[in-house]
Amino acid sequence: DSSDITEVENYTKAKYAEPNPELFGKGEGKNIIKIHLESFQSFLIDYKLHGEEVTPFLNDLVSDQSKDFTYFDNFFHQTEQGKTADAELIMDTSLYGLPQGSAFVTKGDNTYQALPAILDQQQDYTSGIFHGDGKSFWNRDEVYKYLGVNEFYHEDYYDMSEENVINYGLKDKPFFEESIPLLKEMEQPFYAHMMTLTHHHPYLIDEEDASIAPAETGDGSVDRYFQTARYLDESLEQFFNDLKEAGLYEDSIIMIYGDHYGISDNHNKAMAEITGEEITPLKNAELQRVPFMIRVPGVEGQGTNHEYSGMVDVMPTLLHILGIDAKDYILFGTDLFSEGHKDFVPFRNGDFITEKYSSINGTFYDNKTKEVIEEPTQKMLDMKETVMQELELSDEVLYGDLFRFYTPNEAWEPVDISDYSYIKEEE
Ligand code: GP9
Ligand code: MN
Repeated sequence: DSSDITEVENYTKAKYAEPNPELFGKGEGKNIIKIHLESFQSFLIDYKLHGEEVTPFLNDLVSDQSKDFTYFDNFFHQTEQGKTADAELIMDTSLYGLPQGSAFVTKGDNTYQALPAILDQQQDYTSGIFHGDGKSFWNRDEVYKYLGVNEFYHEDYYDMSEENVINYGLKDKPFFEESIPLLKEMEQPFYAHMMTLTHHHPYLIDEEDASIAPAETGDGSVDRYFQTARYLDESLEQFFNDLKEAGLYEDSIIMIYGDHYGISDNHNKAMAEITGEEITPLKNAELQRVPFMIRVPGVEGQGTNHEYSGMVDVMPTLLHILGIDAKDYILFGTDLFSEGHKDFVPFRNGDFITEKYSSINGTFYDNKTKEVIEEPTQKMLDMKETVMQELELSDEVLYGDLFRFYTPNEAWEPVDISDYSYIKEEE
């Protein structure tokens, strides 16, 4: 009931970090383009296979010379069984996914106070999600209504003919290409979420789309992982060029993120070959890094930012860039650019990682020496308690549908799902 949400509110308000005045409001009214890199892990950045860069375009974007983007190289995904759907939920609500199953499916008709609805109500943004797959996958065509997503461009909006499709759906190159006219038509300012798909397990690729030879570990998924990553990298370069040509690049906030691991720990043997290191529990945790990159027009990029951070931190960061104080909302993350950003990163299973040490499966490790910490300090043990509490409170919100009892501010109006439909109208 409403006393439960008060407990959650007390926790998140205590965790809240004040905005960084140098960035607060700097992106107000700008279009936002958020790009989802399917299954993309950070180890791909600057990785060389057969002496070749796998992702030369992304590597250039994150190089300290670029001055356009800021790249968070200690950013971690926080997803569980909900995979892509967890990533979407976490980034747009700053809640955690559930310990089991996917909240998109099992809590798809909860009350939410998500970014699309907040941006619409506060600053008249139109939100759109672009994804070349069937609309009901992960229950998207239902839950998006509850998040306040205005437009959902799914497979009915794209040319899904055979040569354009592989594995789960539309290939990334035609996906981006066909998204440009849709983007151009969107009412501005918009919040557009581009969700790629080709770089998805088991990493199938047509010969004519493969521009790098597979790795040679003998583990097919791992070997092809680099080929679909290269294809994704090329599709991004094409998209950036097209955005520039359409006049949609210069003045847009652009965010790029990897949604979750692509190579599970069933492939540790091959990954040991790839990384040149044994995949210990600590190494496996380290491999849960996914890229997060952001550019704000008119703000110089920082090159690489080493702050330890996770997906829950994205929503408060974006709110502050738009000049909306995150304080009113129930958010488990904190602004990445804030001096008070909290740099412990909970994983969904209760493990967590900080700058200096990690807690994995009940054991503490020193990140630098990689040794087990036999006698963790009280501070470490307290941090573990905090992580467990944070995850539990987030679960309470979802299981109890607690946003029904919370009004963030006077401007907030509960989302009316009858305002939303994702059925394509006949031309
Ligand atoms: C399906 C795509 C893949 O539409 O989002 O989801 P995943 O298997 O990565 O959760
Ligand atoms: Mn995914």
